[in-house]
Amino acid sequence: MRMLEIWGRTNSVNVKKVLWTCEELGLPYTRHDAGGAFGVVATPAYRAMNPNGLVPTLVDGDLTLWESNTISRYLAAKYGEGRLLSTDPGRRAKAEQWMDWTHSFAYPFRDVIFGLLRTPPEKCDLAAIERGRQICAGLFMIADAALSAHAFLAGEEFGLADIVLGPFAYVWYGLDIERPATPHLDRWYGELQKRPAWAKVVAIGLS
Ligand SMILES: N[C@@H](CCC(=O)N[C@@H](CS)C(=O)NCC(=O)O)C(=O)O
Repeated sequence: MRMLEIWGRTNSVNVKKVLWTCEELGLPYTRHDAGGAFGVVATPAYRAMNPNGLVPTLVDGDLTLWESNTISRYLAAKYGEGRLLSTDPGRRAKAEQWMDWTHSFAYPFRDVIFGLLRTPPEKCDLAAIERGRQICAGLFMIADAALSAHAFLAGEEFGLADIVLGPFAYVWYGLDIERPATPHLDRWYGELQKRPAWAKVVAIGLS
């Protein structure tokens, strides 16, 4: 098959979702650094691909796509043959429900990650970090309740719902912050860590 082209820095949770999807499906890809300190995203050439100036962006032949969840869904639908995303409409919708739900993390998570990892201590907005932490804790408790009923987020099989939440969980467990008890999420997190792609594209350190 032809080589996929992916733009995005490796420490982005949204880029990780796409790289992890490729790794699980065994898809060859070329990745280009973009975003954060790499810049690129403000150039006219990049904006022509992705008018948001955000990462990731995927180019697959004639098709250019942005929005990480959409990219992962596309890759699974086109190349997965039922892997990672069920072809049964109900089971697929269950996975997509969780994928869409992870957008709830975007702003609170950004406050936590930027505040604790990317801002000098004297410039930290501690109130925003704490507000974000509390919202993220509530969201992870929702996932914990779901994971008390089945092995993975959308059912008994690992799939895109897990891939989309996993990079957030990596940061959540890696930060030195207060976390509520989430025994089922902990078990699920242990399962993610056993996957070879986890070490390759997700667990690469926090930055
Ligand atoms: N909803 C978009 C959000 C994309 C997004 O916010 N990407 C962040 C990185 S996680 C970004 O591009 N930040 C600016 C930068 O890295 O320069 C998606 O899921 O793809």
